[in-house]
Amino acid sequence: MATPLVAVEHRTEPQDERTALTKEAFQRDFFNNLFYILGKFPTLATKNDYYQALAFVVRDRMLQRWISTAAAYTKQGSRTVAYFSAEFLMGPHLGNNLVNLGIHDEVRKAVTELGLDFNELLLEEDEPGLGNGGLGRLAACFIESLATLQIPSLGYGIRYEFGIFHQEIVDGWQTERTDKWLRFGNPWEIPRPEWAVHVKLGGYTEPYRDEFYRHRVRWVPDRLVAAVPYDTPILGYHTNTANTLRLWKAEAPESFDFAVFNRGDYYGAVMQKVSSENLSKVLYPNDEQLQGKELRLSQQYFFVSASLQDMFRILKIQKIPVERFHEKFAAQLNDTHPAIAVAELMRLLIDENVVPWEQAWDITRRTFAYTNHTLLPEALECWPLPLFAKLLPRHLEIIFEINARFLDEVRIRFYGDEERIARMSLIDERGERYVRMAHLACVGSHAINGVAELHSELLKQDVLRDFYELWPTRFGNKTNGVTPRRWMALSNPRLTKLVSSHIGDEWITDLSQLRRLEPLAEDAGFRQQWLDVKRACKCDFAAVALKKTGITIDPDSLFDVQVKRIHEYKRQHLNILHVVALYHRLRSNPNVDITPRTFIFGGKAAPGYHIAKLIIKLITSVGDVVNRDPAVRDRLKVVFLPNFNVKNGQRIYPAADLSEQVSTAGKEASGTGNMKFSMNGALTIGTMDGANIEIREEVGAENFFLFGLTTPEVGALKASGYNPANYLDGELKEVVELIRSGFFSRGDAELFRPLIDGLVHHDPYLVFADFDSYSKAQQQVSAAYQDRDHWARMSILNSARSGKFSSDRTIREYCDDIWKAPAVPIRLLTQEDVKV
Ligand code: CBF
Repeated sequence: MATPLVAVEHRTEPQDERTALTKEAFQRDFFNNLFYILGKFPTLATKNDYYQALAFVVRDRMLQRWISTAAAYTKQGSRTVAYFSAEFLMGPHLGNNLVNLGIHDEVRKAVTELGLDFNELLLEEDEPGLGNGGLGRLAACFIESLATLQIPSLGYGIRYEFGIFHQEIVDGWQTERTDKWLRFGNPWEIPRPEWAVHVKLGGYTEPYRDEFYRHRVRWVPDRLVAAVPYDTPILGYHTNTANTLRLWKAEAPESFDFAVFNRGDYYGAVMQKVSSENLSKVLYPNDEQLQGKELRLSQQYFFVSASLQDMFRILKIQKIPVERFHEKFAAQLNDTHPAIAVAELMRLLIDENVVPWEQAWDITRRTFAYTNHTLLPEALECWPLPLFAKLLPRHLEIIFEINARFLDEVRIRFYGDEERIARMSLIDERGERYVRMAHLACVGSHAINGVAELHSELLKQDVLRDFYELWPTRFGNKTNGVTPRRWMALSNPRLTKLVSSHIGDEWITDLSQLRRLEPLAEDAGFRQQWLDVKRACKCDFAAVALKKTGITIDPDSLFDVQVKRIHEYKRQHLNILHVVALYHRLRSNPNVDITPRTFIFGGKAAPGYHIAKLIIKLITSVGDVVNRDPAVRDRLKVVFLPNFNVKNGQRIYPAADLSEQVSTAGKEASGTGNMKFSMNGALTIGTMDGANIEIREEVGAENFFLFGLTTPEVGALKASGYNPANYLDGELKEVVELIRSGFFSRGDAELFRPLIDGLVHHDPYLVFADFDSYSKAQQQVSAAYQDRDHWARMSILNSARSGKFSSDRTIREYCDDIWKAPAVPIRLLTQEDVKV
């Protein structure tokens, strides 16, 4: 009789042959999978084969949960959250599924015993990078929290064949390589071609009368695309719930056009297939910047239409009348990318289900809620009217009608205020005409929220002010959060072990319990253990950095980290200017006493964003000089870690001492990296922006390095006619001159000119205005790090007080205030149960 490896209390499942949780069963199934699924034997097996064999071992143990969950939801007709997002930046599944199943350590042991390197197998997984940054990663944290909280939910998105590009650094520059994440197959997904739907595009509309002589409108498309769902189970942590992430792949309805083929045009016959598949081919790599491309709007409509049709299919199976759509589903629009859903649901209700307009509108509004994720004007989606009309003629008619009725309401409420009407219209008519997607999302939603307190306030005061004045009660705030399962339990097992050995492990599902660490901040022994954990994580990261960049870094130096998308508003250039200032100080006085630091950068620039790419080049160029200069004596190091993604993030956050959150106040909606750092015991140097403000509130001002102008100060300075040249003196001037002289570019004084001239003459994000304050805060950091024991105290308090930033808290708030979706506990079924 095999010994059960897992004696965890939450384990209630009836186990069968395929799901047994013994070491022997893991090992047996591992080889069975290698043999029967992958068709390999050890001599020929690659590491990836082994990874997949292991993935299938784990997947088998998830399926019982998945089926039991689906069976319960179907039987009970449970209220379901549909999270609509064009991006889900999931990161690797294997490690997370092991943690959530509660079998991580046991499986590690079983695999190690077979003579395989468990960590190497985990690294084999090509992560699904189906997102650009914060917004897509937030969606991933949210669906994991929804499952952990046992809330019935479906994540709806696009199964991009190529996710976010792979970044390589060549000669200091970013180069992009296609992300072929599906090349070896994806063991986590199950295609469901039987639930494929057709999505219409283009063509024209025509009025007609139906068999009851009712006025109807028919949309005659000129193109049909098949949307095929690929389902991935999303496990809750130590629960029986496994919800579904349903991503749509575009295919031709007929993969081969025989009519064309019979005319002898083989090429033409496959063309339709090729052009249809383009819809889900590649993720647009722009973070917070609209590209007004037809393909992008087609992608958005494609997944939204497929998802809504899927929801109608579910209603039908559960025998729920379409008039109760909003009772069955709460649909969240993750930014404006899925906002076309408002018009599509109206179309499906009116045109395809013959629901009267007023009732359809009522259902639509009760169904949707909208989250705004940015105040940056360049990210607010507007589609040129001709493009919209060409692609979605019926939706444009519906939007015109929604707009006419909406503006009537505004006219009555704000009598005579024609300017307001022009401002609020769903159509921007100031020049070329555009459809304003944020307005469509607001008008079609019963709740509208920002993602941090400041951001939600600024939405009310600025970007959506008119809508706030019209419907103040619809506005709210939902401060972002991140899942502690991936961002602590999985990525920082040492810290997890230390914390759990003192306060138990309930904090993993109730992060507020970390507060119980507070008294331990006063315990010298605990502080030492805390520092030991941090040092071990830093050593791990140093090995990664060496392997990926060839740069040796000192784990006893202060790890000062800025990892996020490269963007001027995030101000990586402020950081690197400060590095140059430190270097300049060192060169001017070689014996100056400075705290040894390693500056770690990571992040992708949108391929067409030239200044962002130049910022990367400046960072790598400064690194090339500083890292090699013997006068520095290794007191400063600069590392640009290529290809920042979820996998790399998992190794970076645990190793950080200092988290750089230095955006211009009022520009970063929330940030979520800031939360991951703080949980893992990094201190923040940051502005009063986004969720930094709330982090500082929680951890205490004395455990946070604040600098920079506040949002009102930024506004006032800009209004008074900001001139960056006025700030160009002292050390900043010397720094700028050094870069300008070509010192970091082998004498080429032209290379960084666009960046430096841009700062000297325009500086839209107030880098110069904040430089002095930043530099002073950095001096405080250096001084504080000298007292390692006190630093440990502050680090512990950061982690202990990070409970608010669990995505479980955020999801609870969405559930209570917006979705009204109760938990549905799942009882595990056996195969026998399901058969009945
Ligand atoms: O809300 C999630 C994140 O979204 C962004 O990444 C975005 O794409 N708009 C914001 O920039 C972040 O501030 C925010 O945390």
